[in-house]
Amino acid sequence: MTTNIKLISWVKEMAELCKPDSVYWCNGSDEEFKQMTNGLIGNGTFIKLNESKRPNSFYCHSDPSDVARVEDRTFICSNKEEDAGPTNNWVAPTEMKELLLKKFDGSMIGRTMYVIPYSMGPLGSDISQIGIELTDSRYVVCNMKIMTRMGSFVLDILGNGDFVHCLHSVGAPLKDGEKDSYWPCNPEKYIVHFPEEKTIWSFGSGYGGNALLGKKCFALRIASNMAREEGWLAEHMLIVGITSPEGEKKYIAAAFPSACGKTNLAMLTPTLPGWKVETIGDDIAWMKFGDDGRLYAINPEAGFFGVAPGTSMDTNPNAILSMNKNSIFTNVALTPDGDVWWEGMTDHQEPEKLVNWLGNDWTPGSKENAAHPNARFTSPASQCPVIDPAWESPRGVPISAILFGGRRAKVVPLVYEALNWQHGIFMGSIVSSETTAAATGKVGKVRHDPFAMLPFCGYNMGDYFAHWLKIGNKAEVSKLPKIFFINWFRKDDNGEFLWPGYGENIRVLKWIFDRTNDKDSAIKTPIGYLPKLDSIDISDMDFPIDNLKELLRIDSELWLEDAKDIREFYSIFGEKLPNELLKEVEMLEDRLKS
Ligand code: SAT
Ligand code: MN
Repeated sequence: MTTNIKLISWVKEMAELCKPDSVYWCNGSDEEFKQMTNGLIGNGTFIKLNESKRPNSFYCHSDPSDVARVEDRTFICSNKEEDAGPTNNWVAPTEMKELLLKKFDGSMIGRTMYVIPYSMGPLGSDISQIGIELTDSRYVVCNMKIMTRMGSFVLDILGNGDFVHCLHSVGAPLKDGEKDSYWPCNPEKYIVHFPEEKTIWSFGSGYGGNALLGKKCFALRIASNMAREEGWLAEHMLIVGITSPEGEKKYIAAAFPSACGKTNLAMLTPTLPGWKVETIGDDIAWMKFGDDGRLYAINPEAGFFGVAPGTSMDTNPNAILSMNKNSIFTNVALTPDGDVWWEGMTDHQEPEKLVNWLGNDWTPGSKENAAHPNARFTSPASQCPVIDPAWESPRGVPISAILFGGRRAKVVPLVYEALNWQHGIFMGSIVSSETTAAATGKVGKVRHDPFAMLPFCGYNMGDYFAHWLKIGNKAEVSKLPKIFFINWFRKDDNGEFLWPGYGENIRVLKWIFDRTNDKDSAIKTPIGYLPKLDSIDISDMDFPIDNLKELLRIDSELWLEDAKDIREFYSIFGEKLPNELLKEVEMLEDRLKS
């Protein structure tokens, strides 16, 4: 238990507001996890998977209206509107609180309020932070147990210290004797952040980043605010360790939008002999400067909440092996022998008969999907066969390169390198990508997603660009990571992907690795340094050199059009846009025209 007066009184106050039948303080034990999953089975939410195939694992499907992050219902309620900026929804905090107090009033009637103490980041790390989530969802408790370091020990570390206040309700109070739904939620959803108070209020959704408040809400939206104040970085980035055949090891962080292959890159199985890739994290990086002037990163999470469809022993064996026990599957399909299946799980033959993510019978050729395109697995990071030995290092790992990327069918080459830090920040700011099923809304539309942080930056994006520039100005240039841009998704005129991706991406990582050692393997072009044609190792790979030429081709006309579009995008930031970035567009245009 705790003697933290702030915590005790906040829990009491929130319980008085939400009016749960009881309050339960989670201890984080395996026994408790069992009680929770049994409760969920009793409620019809979880189905236990075949113990001999996938021990201690569970299938569930959500309400069809609650399958992804709801960006249009996500709010940054800073005191001043300009601090939320043009890319966030803003409502004044007092107004939002007035509205939400009504929603939360009695929202937990008939349910238990669970108090979840959790640490984002390894215990004992001075980069780590503590949060407390209050929730009326056992599904959230179970997922938080996998995704964070959760339990009573966090209260001991917290002592009388401060924490991020996270309140979550599915918004479905139960009347006396009323039978609970398998997936309680509310048609009206609010995912709300009060950055000045380090507080999150989430109402109405039980799904993923809407409800597991340690993830996007805390580790990105609130943490980006903390990072800005304190001079560090909270980023939507995977972290990997790469070891060369000579035994040299480097760490790389990479930002891509949701569902663009971060988990696959984080666990990549190299096709080039002698190379090794190990995982620190697949979604979020917190980075701070160490005493030696280098940038060190930790993964604040303890698990993976990865996209299931398309994940197979071919595309990502390490993800498949990570989920072979102690995992939760949401919105995948269920096989007759009590296991899971999804589109693209090629090592299993397509089963004859399934229960699909909607709970309907499914046979091959059915009109409905077997799994929802945003179906997810929740698995402990410790189960990943290639988890990096340093993944729980309190100090973090030193970052040698930062990668930005997106899903772009045209224009953007396979890989290029920034001319310098400022140009690299420009490259981060111009990330745009075709939208995916990770958020509700249209799929496949190109949208600007600077630093892959569009839905996750908890303050004015213009100030965020300035923060990145400042980080570079404060540091010793030679110690800063080099910055790269990659695009695995370029297509030919027939709409076919030009690059095979997955394990072959090591060939691009090898070039990046060499460049961090200042290898002379690049040529200067108007957009940045591009690989010399013979410096991408395509040995033992059936890959036409013409395709590589095409992947590295720069079409000045198309780039000039992109530059126009960047100017238009930049204009939304008004005075908040750092001049340096405008200068970078100008210089890019000049280089393209000359
Ligand atoms: O639903 S989550 O926000 O947790 C996953 C994602 O969109 O990357
Ligand atoms: Mn993500």
